[in-house]
This record gives sequence, structure tokens and C-alpha cells, in this order.
Amino acid sequence: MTPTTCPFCAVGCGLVLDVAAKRVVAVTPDPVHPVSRGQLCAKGWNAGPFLASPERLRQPLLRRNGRLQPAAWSTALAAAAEALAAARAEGGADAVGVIASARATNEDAFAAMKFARAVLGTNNVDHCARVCHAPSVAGLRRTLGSGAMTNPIADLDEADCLFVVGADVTENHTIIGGRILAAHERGIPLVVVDPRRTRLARAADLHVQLRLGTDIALVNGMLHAIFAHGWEDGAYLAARCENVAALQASVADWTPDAAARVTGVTAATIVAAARLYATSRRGWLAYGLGVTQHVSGTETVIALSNLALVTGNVGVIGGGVNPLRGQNNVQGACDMGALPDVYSGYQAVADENARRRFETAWGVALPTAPGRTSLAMQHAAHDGELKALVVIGQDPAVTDPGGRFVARVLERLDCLIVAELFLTETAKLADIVLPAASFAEKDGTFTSTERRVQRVRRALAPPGEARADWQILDALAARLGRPLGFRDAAGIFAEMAALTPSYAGMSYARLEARGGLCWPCPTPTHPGTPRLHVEGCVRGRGRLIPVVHTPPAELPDADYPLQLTTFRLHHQYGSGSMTRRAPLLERENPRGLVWMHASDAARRRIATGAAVRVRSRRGEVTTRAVVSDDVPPGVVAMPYHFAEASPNLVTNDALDPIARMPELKVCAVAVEAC
Ligand SMILES: Nc1nc2c(c(=O)[nH]1)N[C@H]1C(S)=C(S)[C@@H](COP(=O)(O)OP(=O)(O)OC[C@H]3O[C@@H](n4cnc5c(=O)[nH]c(N)nc54)[C@H](O)[C@@H]3O)O[C@H]1N2
Ligand SMILES: Nc1nc2c(c(=O)[nH]1)N[C@H]1C(S)=C(S)[C@@H](COP(=O)(O)OP(=O)(O)OC[C@H]3O[C@@H](n4cnc5c(=O)[nH]c(N)nc54)[C@H](O)[C@@H]3O)O[C@H]1N2
Ligand code: SF4
Ligand SMILES: [Mo]
Repeated sequence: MTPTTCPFCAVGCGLVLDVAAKRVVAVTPDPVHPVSRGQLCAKGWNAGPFLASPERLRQPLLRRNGRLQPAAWSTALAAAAEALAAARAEGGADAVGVIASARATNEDAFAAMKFARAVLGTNNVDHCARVCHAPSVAGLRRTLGSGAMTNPIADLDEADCLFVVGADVTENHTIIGGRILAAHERGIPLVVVDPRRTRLARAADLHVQLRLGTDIALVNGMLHAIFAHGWEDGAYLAARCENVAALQASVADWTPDAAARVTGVTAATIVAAARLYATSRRGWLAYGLGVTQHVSGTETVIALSNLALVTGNVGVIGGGVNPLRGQNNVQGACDMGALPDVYSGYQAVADENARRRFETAWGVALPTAPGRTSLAMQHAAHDGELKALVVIGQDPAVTDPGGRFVARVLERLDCLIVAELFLTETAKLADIVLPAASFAEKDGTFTSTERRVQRVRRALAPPGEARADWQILDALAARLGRPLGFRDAAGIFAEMAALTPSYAGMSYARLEARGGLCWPCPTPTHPGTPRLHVEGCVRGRGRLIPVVHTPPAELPDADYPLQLTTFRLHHQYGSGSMTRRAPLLERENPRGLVWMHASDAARRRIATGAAVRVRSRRGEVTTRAVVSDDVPPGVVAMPYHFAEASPNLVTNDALDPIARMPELKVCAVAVEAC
């Protein structure tokens, strides 16, 4: 019986693996886990089957004569090292890049960023946070000084109002979603802001069903109403915030009527939402990708931060601005510095003192200029400037926008190296595929959405010759003449903790206890910090920043009259590489779908189950229709788990100028029966 941490979402539930005859024969909930408290969602219960899938990669593959063929580790590593060295020799250190994984451990992510910086000599390192919560990291750092969830999950039980924006919590962070529903049943008011009618929206006291990409207008309208009615927390603003007058002036024209015209929500609803949230003693605000995946993503995060600060909800029990981070270890991959501009603990590569610390520890000169983001690496590959790329546990050919462009540029690279559990769409394009150990086959840690660092434990041996990602990177580094110097996962953690103030007080010995520790945990006796900004914000005063409504980059027109948004299904996860290999999960949702409103369907003679074509300026995809009032007229919605019907063939790659986040949540499409 091995207690460990769920490998799917960032709630960080505790599960127990039961192994017999070298197989996981049962996955059960950890009865004493502080977050999941004996519960799991359908994905957690089904975390076993993919491990033993016959499709797991068991040995390295090398492309010979155009085909991927089995190879010995020594051959594959030699080929990978040679290709990376050749790319560097030809184009300089920035002609190579690394995509780290938010699914693998902190130790793997730290190894990836060390490999990029200390071995390859480039800051070209990034991961899927770019297309997920990069705007949260950028926005909340500006306003509060830290880009992470401010309050623990458990605080939602202490709140007097729950305010959920652009997050489908019952489906995607299910254990949190269940707690929200339970709190609501106890009488705590619930407001849901979402263009779709989600399960939470149906249950809510108030469903604010706004137009796609109009959240800033909504929040500015709410702020106008709050100031007009005197619902702001004046004492808190005076004691703890800056820029109050400028913010108040900036929303002067955003009357609820003005906001209603942009959002499509009635002025009365906007005032009601403002009243419920602002007049509750403590409001727990949580948000998701409906906020971040827009060209205005970072500014929308700032708008929500303004709302929480004006009502005195930051740094208090039961309050907070809480980005619900997605992947099991996306918080950790960010914390570990698998980002182009920071080392672990968000220490800037441009900061000379930070750079010196890492240079001294690693005994090597490090690059000074920030590197390229994941999407910028794709464009550099297109332009021939990036020649080789190492991708660890990510499937950009399916999950990044730009459709066939991504596959084309990956193919164009002189060398694509992929470390994976399965032969994903991205791995199929690789020159070298390296088999990776899964969460159940290695030791390490994941950091959950509430900054909770928890142990992941090896319960069985990896299949065939698969290895942990950090071992793969270490072996590759040795071939390049600069070994990473790692012996085991605990040793990597210790090296990382010594260089990372927020993790400095943590060690495997301390993390042994169920539930681990929340960062910051600066000293070996520090109990961890579930709640941020209590004694004032991390940056000092909470900074209010006026933001203006920016419409989506692409609006509907005569040729593309509908708006497409994308979302998730409870039973599938990411590109589906793991959930689609769990029979009970795959049975529930075996194929791609597009939800549309009856009025739009009738006009096109489309019924539920009909094959339809979804077209945009970037491409088209064939899928099947679900006619439903989950979406309003004019909006269609697709989940993104199915490579054979991927919305990313049509989504827009227009970027948020601050966080470089693509606008995955809205573009213009045409839909027709086919
Ligand atoms: N089952 C399952 N769970 C998962 C995942 C999975 O793939 N499957 N993935 C994990 C990951 S990586 C992540 S990041 C999280 C994501 O979890 P969520 O943040 O919940 O992600 P989505 O369902 O993509 O989008 C959330 C909601 O945003 C709404 N939305 C769209 N546009 C707008 C808008 O303009 N304004 C507002 N207010 N809302 C809008 C959508 O209708 C949708 O209901 O889930 C994690 N959990
Ligand atoms: N249209 C649209 N596109 C989206 C989104 C959306 O809402 N709409 N959401 C975006 C978001 S929020 C995210 S996070 C991304 C996710 O995009 P990806 O990160 O590409 O999606 P995953 O399916 O999680 O891919 C992770 C891969 O890691 C592998 N893996 C798992 N564990 C390990 C390990 O320990 N080691 C290694 N080497 N591999 C491992 C899995 O097999 C899987 O293939 O998609 C983004 N794309
Ligand atoms: S809520 Fe997330 S962490 Fe918990 S069991 Fe489900 S997928 Fe795993
Ligand atoms: Mo995500």
C-alpha cells in the first residue's frame, strides 16, 4: 500500500496504490488526507489502468529511414546529444529549447530548467502554464506580489459568499466543486460568472451569463456599483492598498447600464452580484481559464484582484483571489523555474544576485537574457532560428493553438526529442522518443493549486526500460559533458530547496507526513503558509490598477457568425493520453463533440448526434453536435481532449501582450451539417 498524490488535476487529492504481481490492482482514496478526506473523483479512482496499458513506451525509439524504430538507450542518448550539440554549434545556445512537464514531478521540472540553463546554456525553457495560468502569475505578481492562490481550499468553508468566475469546478476540480456545492447547500450564497450554464451555474443563487471575453466590463461595472453604494471596505483600502483614487476614477463611467451593454447581462444582475460579494463579510473568489485564456487575460486577473482588494478580501480567512491551477504539478513547474524569465522561486534571470547564486551553486556561467516562451519557440522554429527542441510530457501538437502550424514547425526542426509515457501526436513527429516513468514509478513531489507540496512515491518499477525524466536529463547532460550531478529525487529536492527561499525549510523528511507543507516555508521549523498576504501583501501594499475592457481579437461576422469557446469534460483529461486508456472513463465520453443552442442548430438543420463541420479562418474540424441550452444562442463549445476532433485546428493564437497567452476561449467560427 503506497500513499501518493493524484496525477491528474491540481487539487492534489491523496490516493493509495495497491500493488500485486507488479501491477497496480487497486487505487483507493486516502482516508486521512487533509484535502480529499477520503474522496476521489472519477479520474482519481481510474488512475490505475493507463499504467499497465500495452501502449506504454518501453524502450527508446529513433527515426531511421523515416520511421521510428526501437533503439538502445546508449544509441538514443548519443544521437540526442549529437543533435543538440550540432544545433548549438550552428545557431548558438538559443537555437535549442526545452519544454518541461507540468505532469511530472518538481524534481523533473527542476532538472529540466537546470538542463536548459546550465547544460544547454539557454533560458529557452517553458511549459504548459503558458497556455493556462501565465496571466495569473503575471497579473497577481503586479497587484499582490505573488502569482499563486492566496487562500487554502479549506477557506471556502469559512466564507460568507462564494464567487466563481470562468471555472467549471464540479467537472475540473471536482473535490473543490463538491465542497462548493456542500457550502451552498448550507446556505452560503454562490455567484457564478460563466457564458455557459455549468453545473455550478445551475445551482447558483446568481448566474451571471455574460458574453465571452467581457469580464473586465462586468468587474468595472461591479466596482462602479460598489463605490456608488459605499460597499467598499474604506478602512482596508486606507490601511493596505495604493492607487485607490485612480481606480475609482477609472470606473466612474462604467455604470451598471454601460457594463450591461458590453456584457449582455442586465444592470440589475450586475448590481446584485456586486451586492452579494461586497456586502458579505468574507468573499472567497476563485477563477479559472474563462478569465485567463483571452487576449485580455492578465488584465482580467488584475480586474478580479481590484475587486477583492476594494472589498477587503485579500489576506483574510475565507477570502482571497484564488486561481484554480490546472495540472497536478503546474504550480510546481512554475515554482521550479521552468519558465523563460525566472529560476526557481521566481528569482529573475535578469537579477544579477540571483544569477550569481545559481552560477556559484552550479559552477557554470548562465545566460542573462530571458528566453523564449513555448509559443515563441514554435515561431522561432518556423523561422529556422530554433533548430532542436526537447519536449518532456506535453502534447503541443494537440493542445497548443494554431492547428497544423504546430505540427508543421515541430516537423521542421532539425531534431525533436520527446520524453513520454505514450506515443502521442507530438511524439509521432519526433526524431527521438524516450520512454518516461509515470507518477507511480518514481519518487518526487507535486505542488498543488494551494501551494501544497506533497510526496509522490514509487509503488512499482517502470515498464521496460523507462526512466524518470530527471534520470533521462541527467544521462543526456552527461553525454553533453556536463552531468547534472543528481543521485536521487531527495537530493534534487535538497539542491532546489537550498536555492529557493520559499521551499528552503522543506525536506523529504518533513514532507513524509500526509498532506505535506504549503510554501512559503523558509526555515526547517516553519509550519508552512496556507494563507498569503495576511500581514500586508507580499509586495507591501495591494496595488489597484485600472484596466479597460478589450474585446476578443476576433468577433463574429457574416462569414463566421458563431463564437467558439473551449472547455473540459469531467471524464477526460488534457490530450486524453491517460484517461482515454482507462476503459471506464473512455466509455463516458469516447469522442469529440460540439455543444450548440437549439436556435442555432435548427437554422442549420442539425440534431444531436449529427456530424458537423466547424470552420474558422485557420482551419476546420469535423465532430458531432450536442443540442443543448448549456450554451446561449450564438455560442458553440468544444472540449479539447480528442486529437481526432481538436478545436485547436480552429482556435485563435492571438496573444495576451503581457503573458503571451493565446486566446483559446473565443474565436469566430461557422458550423454546418456535413
Ligand atoms: N476533467 C478534467 N479536469 C481537469 C482538466 C481536464 O482536462 N479534464 N484539466 C486541468 C487543467 S490543465 C486546468 S487548467 C483546469 C481548468 O479548469 P477550468 O478553469 O474550469 O477550465 P475550462 O473548463 O476550460 O474553462 C472554465 C470555464 O470558463 C468558461 N468561459 C469561457 N469563456 C469565458 C469568459 O469569457 N468569461 C468567463 N467568465 N468564463 C468563460 C467556460 O464556459 C468554462 O465553463 O482543469 C484541470 N482539471
Ligand atoms: N482549445 C484549448 N486548448 C487548450 C486548453 C483549452 O482550454 N482549450 N487548455 C490548455 C491548458 S490549460 C493546458 S494545461 C494544456 C495542457 O496541454 P498538455 O500539457 O499538452 O496536455 P496533457 O494531456 O496534460 O499532456 C501531458 C503529457 O504528459 C504525459 N505525461 C504524464 N506524466 C508524465 C511524466 O511523469 N513524464 C513524462 N515525460 N510525461 C508524462 C502524458 O502522457 C501527456 O501526453 O492544454 C492547453 N490547450
Ligand atoms: S479532483 Fe483532481 S486530484 Fe482529486 S481525484 Fe479528481 S483529478 Fe485527482
Ligand atoms: Mo491547464
